[in-house]
Amino acid sequence: PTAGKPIRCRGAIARAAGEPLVIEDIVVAPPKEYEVRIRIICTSLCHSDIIFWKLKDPPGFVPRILGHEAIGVVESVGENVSDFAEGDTVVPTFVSDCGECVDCKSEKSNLCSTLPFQISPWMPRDGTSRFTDTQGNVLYHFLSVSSFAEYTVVDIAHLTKVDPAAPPNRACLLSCGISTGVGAAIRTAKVEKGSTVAVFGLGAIGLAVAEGARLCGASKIIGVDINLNKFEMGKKFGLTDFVNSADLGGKSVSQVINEMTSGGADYCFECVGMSSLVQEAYACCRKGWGQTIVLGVDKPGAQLTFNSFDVLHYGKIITGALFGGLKAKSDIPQLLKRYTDKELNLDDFVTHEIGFSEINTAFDLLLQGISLRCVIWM
Ligand code: CXF
Ligand code: ZN
Repeated sequence: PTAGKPIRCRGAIARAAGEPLVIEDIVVAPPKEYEVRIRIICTSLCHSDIIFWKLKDPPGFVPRILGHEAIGVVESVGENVSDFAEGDTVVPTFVSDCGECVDCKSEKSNLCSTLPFQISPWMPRDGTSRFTDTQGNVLYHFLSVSSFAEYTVVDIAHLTKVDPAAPPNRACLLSCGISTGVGAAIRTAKVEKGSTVAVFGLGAIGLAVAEGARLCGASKIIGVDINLNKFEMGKKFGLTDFVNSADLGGKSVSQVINEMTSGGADYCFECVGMSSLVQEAYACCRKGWGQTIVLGVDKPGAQLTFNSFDVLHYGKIITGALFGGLKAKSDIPQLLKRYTDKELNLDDFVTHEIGFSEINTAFDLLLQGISLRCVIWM
Protein backbone atom coordinates (compact mmCIF):
# COMPACT_ATOMS: atom_id res chain seq x y z
CA PRO A 1 0.00 0.00 0.00
CA THR A 2 3.00 2.37 0.30
CA ALA A 3 4.23 1.86 -3.29
CA GLY A 4 4.09 5.03 -5.37
CA LYS A 5 3.54 7.22 -2.31
CA PRO A 6 5.97 9.21 -0.18
CA ILE A 7 6.87 7.45 3.08
CA ARG A 8 7.23 9.37 6.32
CA CYS A 9 9.73 7.66 8.63
CA ARG A 10 12.66 8.34 10.97
CA GLY A 11 16.02 9.51 9.66
CA ALA A 12 19.25 10.54 11.39
CA ILE A 13 20.10 13.91 9.88
CA ALA A 14 23.61 15.40 9.87
CA ARG A 15 22.59 19.06 10.20
CA ALA A 16 26.03 20.55 10.89
CA ALA A 17 29.57 19.26 10.36
CA GLY A 18 30.83 17.29 13.34
CA GLU A 19 27.63 17.80 15.36
CA PRO A 20 25.60 14.83 16.69
CA LEU A 21 23.04 13.48 14.22
CA VAL A 22 19.44 14.37 14.96
CA ILE A 23 16.69 11.82 14.58
CA GLU A 24 13.68 13.44 12.96
CA ASP A 25 10.79 12.47 10.73
CA ILE A 26 11.79 12.64 7.09
CA VAL A 27 9.88 12.05 3.85
CA VAL A 28 11.25 9.54 1.35
CA ALA A 29 9.90 9.94 -2.19
CA PRO A 30 8.99 6.90 -4.33
CA PRO A 31 11.77 5.46 -6.50
CA LYS A 32 12.17 6.88 -10.05
CA GLU A 33 13.26 4.81 -13.03
CA TYR A 34 16.14 2.39 -12.34
CA GLU A 35 15.64 2.97 -8.61
CA VAL A 36 14.43 0.90 -5.68
CA ARG A 37 13.07 2.03 -2.32
CA ILE A 38 14.40 -0.05 0.56
CA ARG A 39 13.44 -0.55 4.18
CA ILE A 40 16.76 -0.65 6.03
CA ILE A 41 17.06 -3.61 8.43
CA CYS A 42 20.37 -2.60 9.93
CA THR A 43 23.31 -0.40 9.06
CA SER A 44 26.81 0.02 10.47
CA LEU A 45 29.20 2.91 10.77
CA CYS A 46 32.25 3.02 8.48
CA HIS A 47 35.09 5.46 9.06
CA SER A 48 34.33 7.26 5.77
CA ASP A 49 31.01 8.38 7.29
CA ILE A 50 33.03 10.09 10.00
CA ILE A 51 35.39 11.73 7.50
CA PHE A 52 32.50 13.30 5.57
CA TRP A 53 30.53 14.10 8.73
CA LYS A 54 33.49 16.15 10.00
CA LEU A 55 34.18 17.94 6.68
CA LYS A 56 33.40 21.63 6.93
CA ASP A 57 33.80 22.83 3.36
CA PRO A 58 34.22 21.95 0.60
CA PRO A 59 32.03 20.00 0.11
CA GLY A 60 30.28 20.07 3.53
CA PHE A 61 26.86 19.06 2.27
CA VAL A 62 24.31 19.46 5.06
CA PRO A 63 21.63 18.64 5.94
CA ARG A 64 22.43 15.13 4.89
CA ILE A 65 21.55 11.47 5.46
CA LEU A 66 24.88 9.68 5.93
CA GLY A 67 25.48 5.90 6.15
CA HIS A 68 26.61 3.55 3.39
CA GLU A 69 27.07 0.11 4.98
CA ALA A 70 23.71 -1.63 5.29
CA ILE A 71 21.22 -4.32 4.38
CA GLY A 72 17.53 -3.95 3.71
CA VAL A 73 14.39 -5.25 2.04
CA VAL A 74 12.90 -3.88 -1.17
CA GLU A 75 9.65 -1.98 -0.41
CA SER A 76 8.91 -0.91 -3.99
CA VAL A 77 10.58 -0.49 -7.37
CA GLY A 78 10.54 2.29 -9.96
CA GLU A 79 10.11 2.01 -13.75
CA ASN A 80 12.58 -0.01 -15.79
CA VAL A 81 13.49 -2.25 -12.86
CA SER A 82 13.32 -5.93 -13.70
CA ASP A 83 16.00 -7.56 -11.53
CA PHE A 84 14.53 -6.54 -8.17
CA ALA A 85 11.09 -7.05 -6.67
CA GLU A 86 9.30 -6.19 -3.46
CA GLY A 87 10.56 -8.38 -0.62
CA ASP A 88 14.06 -9.01 -2.00
CA THR A 89 16.88 -8.75 0.54
CA VAL A 90 19.51 -6.34 -0.75
CA VAL A 91 22.90 -4.88 0.12
CA PRO A 92 23.60 -1.36 -1.22
CA THR A 93 27.15 -0.32 -2.15
CA PHE A 94 28.93 2.97 -2.84
CA VAL A 95 30.43 1.36 -5.95
CA SER A 96 28.16 0.58 -8.88
CA ASP A 97 28.14 -2.58 -10.98
CA CYS A 98 26.01 -2.12 -14.11
CA GLY A 99 27.34 -5.35 -15.58
CA GLU A 100 27.20 -3.93 -19.11
CA CYS A 101 29.94 -1.36 -19.59
CA VAL A 102 33.41 -2.25 -20.85
CA ASP A 103 34.84 -2.07 -17.33
CA CYS A 104 32.15 -4.20 -15.70
CA LYS A 105 32.66 -6.75 -18.49
CA SER A 106 36.41 -6.82 -17.88
CA GLU A 107 37.86 -9.08 -15.24
CA LYS A 108 40.55 -6.49 -14.66
CA SER A 109 38.37 -3.74 -13.21
CA ASN A 110 35.51 -2.99 -10.85
CA LEU A 111 35.24 0.66 -11.86
CA CYS A 112 31.84 0.80 -13.57
CA SER A 113 31.66 3.54 -16.22
CA THR A 114 27.87 3.78 -16.43
CA LEU A 115 27.67 5.37 -12.99
CA PRO A 116 31.30 6.19 -12.18
CA PHE A 117 32.21 6.59 -8.51
CA GLN A 118 31.79 10.16 -7.38
CA ILE A 119 31.34 11.88 -4.08
CA SER A 120 27.99 13.39 -4.96
CA PRO A 121 25.20 14.59 -2.66
CA TRP A 122 22.53 13.44 -5.11
CA MET A 123 21.03 10.32 -6.62
CA PRO A 124 23.59 9.12 -9.18
CA ARG A 125 21.43 9.05 -12.32
CA ASP A 126 19.27 12.18 -12.28
CA GLY A 127 21.15 14.33 -9.77
CA THR A 128 18.20 15.04 -7.46
CA SER A 129 17.27 14.01 -3.93
CA ARG A 130 14.57 11.60 -2.70
CA PHE A 131 14.68 13.02 0.84
CA THR A 132 13.01 16.02 2.44
CA ASP A 133 12.51 16.99 6.06
CA THR A 134 9.04 17.71 7.43
CA GLN A 135 9.45 21.39 6.49
CA GLY A 136 9.96 20.37 2.86
CA ASN A 137 13.70 21.17 2.80
CA VAL A 138 15.84 18.92 0.61
CA LEU A 139 18.21 16.54 2.42
CA TYR A 140 21.40 15.47 0.63
CA HIS A 141 22.32 11.88 -0.16
CA PHE A 142 25.66 10.21 0.65
CA LEU A 143 27.71 7.83 -1.53
CA SER A 144 24.54 6.70 -3.38
CA VAL A 145 23.34 4.85 -0.27
CA SER A 146 22.22 7.05 2.69
CA SER A 147 21.36 4.24 5.07
CA PHE A 148 20.91 6.22 8.31
CA ALA A 149 17.15 6.25 7.79
CA GLU A 150 14.35 3.70 8.01
CA TYR A 151 13.83 3.98 4.24
CA THR A 152 16.17 5.04 1.45
CA VAL A 153 16.21 5.00 -2.36
CA VAL A 154 19.12 3.36 -4.19
CA ASP A 155 19.95 2.97 -7.89
CA ILE A 156 19.80 -0.64 -9.14
CA ALA A 157 23.46 -0.44 -10.24
CA HIS A 158 24.36 0.10 -6.57
CA LEU A 159 22.31 -2.82 -5.28
CA THR A 160 23.13 -6.51 -4.77
CA LYS A 161 20.58 -9.21 -4.02
CA VAL A 162 21.59 -11.52 -1.17
CA ASP A 163 20.31 -14.66 0.52
CA PRO A 164 17.43 -13.58 2.79
CA ALA A 165 18.40 -16.28 5.29
CA ALA A 166 21.78 -14.68 6.01
CA PRO A 167 22.04 -12.90 9.38
CA PRO A 168 21.60 -9.19 8.56
CA ASN A 169 24.02 -8.02 11.26
CA ARG A 170 26.77 -9.94 9.44
CA ALA A 171 25.75 -9.50 5.80
CA CYS A 172 25.62 -5.70 6.22
CA LEU A 173 29.38 -5.64 6.84
CA LEU A 174 29.94 -6.77 3.26
CA SER A 175 28.39 -3.53 2.05
CA CYS A 176 31.68 -1.63 2.46
CA GLY A 177 34.51 -2.06 4.96
CA ILE A 178 35.03 -5.78 5.29
CA SER A 179 34.63 -6.39 1.56
CA THR A 180 37.16 -3.64 0.89
CA GLY A 181 39.82 -5.20 3.13
CA VAL A 182 39.20 -8.83 2.20
CA GLY A 183 38.93 -7.91 -1.49
CA ALA A 184 42.21 -5.99 -1.41
CA ALA A 185 43.99 -9.13 -0.23
CA ILE A 186 42.25 -11.74 -2.35
CA ARG A 187 41.49 -9.76 -5.53
CA THR A 188 43.73 -6.69 -5.79
CA ALA A 189 46.94 -8.21 -4.38
CA LYS A 190 46.05 -11.86 -4.97
CA VAL A 191 48.12 -12.86 -1.93
CA GLU A 192 49.64 -16.31 -2.43
CA LYS A 193 50.03 -19.16 0.02
CA GLY A 194 53.14 -18.73 2.16
CA SER A 195 53.42 -14.95 1.52
CA THR A 196 54.47 -12.34 4.03
CA VAL A 197 52.06 -9.47 4.54
CA ALA A 198 52.30 -6.21 6.48
CA VAL A 199 49.14 -4.29 7.37
CA PHE A 200 49.48 -0.65 8.40
CA GLY A 201 46.57 0.39 10.60
CA LEU A 202 44.42 -2.15 12.40
CA GLY A 203 40.95 -0.71 12.13
CA ALA A 204 38.24 -2.80 10.48
CA ILE A 205 39.79 -2.38 7.00
CA GLY A 206 43.27 -3.44 8.15
CA LEU A 207 41.90 -6.41 10.06
CA ALA A 208 39.78 -7.39 7.05
CA VAL A 209 42.98 -7.33 4.96
CA ALA A 210 44.51 -9.70 7.54
CA GLU A 211 41.44 -11.92 7.30
CA GLY A 212 41.73 -11.98 3.49
CA ALA A 213 45.44 -12.78 3.71
CA ARG A 214 44.65 -15.56 6.19
CA LEU A 215 42.12 -17.02 3.71
CA CYS A 216 44.85 -16.94 1.04
CA GLY A 217 47.24 -18.90 3.28
CA ALA A 218 49.77 -16.14 4.05
CA SER A 219 52.36 -17.43 6.50
CA LYS A 220 53.27 -14.19 8.23
CA ILE A 221 50.77 -11.35 8.74
CA ILE A 222 52.33 -8.40 10.54
CA GLY A 223 50.04 -5.73 11.98
CA VAL A 224 51.30 -2.19 12.55
CA ASP A 225 49.42 0.08 14.94
CA ILE A 226 49.92 2.26 17.99
CA ASN A 227 47.30 0.33 19.98
CA LEU A 228 48.40 -3.07 21.30
CA ASN A 229 44.75 -4.05 21.94
CA LYS A 230 44.34 -4.24 18.18
CA PHE A 231 46.85 -7.09 18.07
CA GLU A 232 44.73 -9.12 20.47
CA MET A 233 41.64 -8.43 18.33
CA GLY A 234 43.65 -9.16 15.18
CA LYS A 235 44.78 -12.67 16.17
CA LYS A 236 41.22 -13.81 15.37
CA PHE A 237 41.79 -12.59 11.80
CA GLY A 238 45.15 -14.25 11.32
CA LEU A 239 47.62 -11.62 12.55
CA THR A 240 50.81 -13.40 13.56
CA ASP A 241 53.06 -10.47 14.52
CA PHE A 242 52.70 -6.94 15.82
CA VAL A 243 54.78 -3.80 15.41
CA ASN A 244 54.03 -0.92 17.76
CA SER A 245 54.80 2.07 15.56
CA ALA A 246 54.78 4.41 18.58
CA ASP A 247 57.64 2.52 20.22
CA LEU A 248 60.35 1.51 17.76
CA GLY A 249 63.47 2.46 19.71
CA GLY A 250 64.67 4.95 17.09
CA LYS A 251 64.08 2.74 14.05
CA SER A 252 61.55 3.42 11.32
CA VAL A 253 58.63 1.01 10.78
CA SER A 254 60.05 0.05 7.40
CA GLN A 255 63.43 -0.80 8.96
CA VAL A 256 61.74 -3.04 11.52
CA ILE A 257 59.62 -4.81 8.89
CA ASN A 258 62.56 -5.22 6.50
CA GLU A 259 64.40 -6.98 9.33
CA MET A 260 61.42 -9.15 10.29
CA THR A 261 60.94 -10.28 6.69
CA SER A 262 64.60 -10.52 5.63
CA GLY A 263 64.32 -7.84 2.97
CA GLY A 264 60.69 -6.76 2.76
CA ALA A 265 57.16 -8.12 2.83
CA ASP A 266 55.59 -9.53 -0.31
CA TYR A 267 52.53 -7.33 0.24
CA CYS A 268 52.08 -4.12 2.24
CA PHE A 269 48.65 -2.55 2.79
CA GLU A 270 48.20 1.03 3.96
CA CYS A 271 44.88 1.26 5.81
CA VAL A 272 45.13 4.60 7.60
CA GLY A 273 45.14 7.30 4.94
CA MET A 274 48.44 8.97 5.75
CA SER A 275 50.95 9.69 2.99
CA SER A 276 53.96 9.21 5.31
CA LEU A 277 52.72 5.73 6.08
CA VAL A 278 52.35 4.92 2.38
CA GLN A 279 56.06 5.84 2.00
CA GLU A 280 56.93 3.52 4.88
CA ALA A 281 54.87 0.69 3.40
CA TYR A 282 56.51 1.13 -0.01
CA ALA A 283 59.93 1.14 1.66
CA CYS A 284 59.38 -2.31 3.15
CA CYS A 285 57.80 -4.28 0.34
CA ARG A 286 60.32 -6.56 -1.28
CA LYS A 287 62.40 -5.42 -4.25
CA GLY A 288 61.59 -7.18 -7.51
CA TRP A 289 58.05 -8.25 -6.67
CA GLY A 290 56.79 -6.39 -3.62
CA GLN A 291 53.42 -4.64 -3.83
CA THR A 292 52.00 -1.79 -1.79
CA ILE A 293 48.24 -1.41 -1.83
CA VAL A 294 46.79 1.91 -0.68
CA LEU A 295 43.36 1.66 0.97
CA GLY A 296 43.38 4.47 3.53
CA VAL A 297 41.39 7.60 2.74
CA ASP A 298 43.64 10.68 2.96
CA LYS A 299 42.55 14.32 2.76
CA PRO A 300 41.40 15.33 -0.73
CA GLY A 301 44.43 16.58 -2.67
CA ALA A 302 47.05 14.80 -0.53
CA GLN A 303 50.19 13.97 -2.59
CA LEU A 304 52.56 11.01 -2.61
CA THR A 305 56.20 11.36 -3.64
CA PHE A 306 58.73 8.71 -4.56
CA ASN A 307 62.43 8.71 -5.23
CA SER A 308 62.64 8.11 -8.99
CA PHE A 309 65.77 5.99 -8.69
CA ASP A 310 63.99 3.74 -6.17
CA VAL A 311 61.08 3.28 -8.57
CA LEU A 312 63.46 2.48 -11.45
CA HIS A 313 65.80 0.31 -9.48
CA TYR A 314 63.54 -1.73 -7.20
CA GLY A 315 60.66 -2.59 -9.51
CA LYS A 316 58.02 -2.49 -6.81
CA ILE A 317 54.33 -2.08 -7.53
CA ILE A 318 52.13 0.49 -5.85
CA THR A 319 48.42 0.53 -6.44
CA GLY A 320 45.11 1.25 -4.78
CA ALA A 321 41.62 -0.15 -4.93
CA LEU A 322 38.07 1.00 -4.41
CA PHE A 323 35.96 -1.64 -2.68
CA GLY A 324 38.98 -3.97 -2.71
CA GLY A 325 38.67 -4.37 -6.48
CA LEU A 326 35.50 -6.44 -6.01
CA LYS A 327 32.45 -6.44 -8.25
CA ALA A 328 29.54 -5.98 -5.87
CA LYS A 329 26.86 -8.09 -7.54
CA SER A 330 28.95 -11.22 -7.96
CA ASP A 331 31.46 -10.94 -5.11
CA ILE A 332 29.20 -9.98 -2.17
CA PRO A 333 27.11 -13.19 -2.47
CA GLN A 334 30.34 -15.21 -2.75
CA LEU A 335 31.81 -13.66 0.39
CA LEU A 336 28.51 -14.24 2.18
CA LYS A 337 28.68 -17.90 1.21
CA ARG A 338 32.22 -18.12 2.57
CA TYR A 339 30.81 -16.74 5.84
CA THR A 340 27.98 -19.28 6.04
CA ASP A 341 30.50 -22.00 5.13
CA LYS A 342 32.43 -20.86 8.23
CA GLU A 343 35.49 -19.89 6.22
CA LEU A 344 35.28 -16.10 6.48
CA ASN A 345 35.18 -14.60 9.97
CA LEU A 346 32.62 -11.81 10.08
CA ASP A 347 31.45 -12.40 13.65
CA ASP A 348 34.47 -10.91 15.36
CA PHE A 349 34.16 -7.61 13.48
CA VAL A 350 30.86 -6.88 15.22
CA THR A 351 32.02 -5.50 18.55
CA HIS A 352 28.83 -3.55 19.35
CA GLU A 353 25.12 -3.55 18.49
CA ILE A 354 22.75 -0.69 19.28
CA GLY A 355 19.33 0.70 18.38
CA PHE A 356 18.81 3.47 15.81
CA SER A 357 17.98 6.04 18.50
CA GLU A 358 21.49 5.57 19.94
CA ILE A 359 23.24 6.15 16.60
CA ASN A 360 25.55 8.84 17.98
CA THR A 361 27.08 6.25 20.33
CA ALA A 362 28.40 4.44 17.24
CA PHE A 363 30.34 7.60 16.32
CA ASP A 364 31.85 7.85 19.83
CA LEU A 365 32.89 4.17 19.86
CA LEU A 366 34.61 4.38 16.47
CA LEU A 367 36.27 7.73 17.18
CA GLN A 368 37.71 6.35 20.40
CA GLY A 369 39.03 3.26 18.61
CA ILE A 370 36.91 1.00 20.82
CA SER A 371 34.72 -0.57 18.14
CA LEU A 372 35.50 -2.32 14.88
CA ARG A 373 31.94 -2.41 13.65
CA CYS A 374 28.89 -1.22 15.55
CA VAL A 375 25.69 -2.58 14.04
CA ILE A 376 22.76 -0.15 14.26
CA TRP A 377 19.35 -1.85 14.18
CA MET A 378 16.43 0.12 12.75
C1 CXF B 1 35.28 5.45 0.49
C2 CXF B 1 36.27 5.11 -0.56
C3 CXF B 1 37.18 6.20 -0.87
C4 CXF B 1 36.52 7.51 -1.06
C5 CXF B 1 35.54 7.84 0.00
C6 CXF B 1 34.61 6.73 0.28
N1 CXF B 1 34.35 4.45 0.51
C7 CXF B 1 33.80 3.88 1.54
O1 CXF B 1 34.07 3.94 2.70
ZN1 ZN C 1 32.86 2.70 3.91
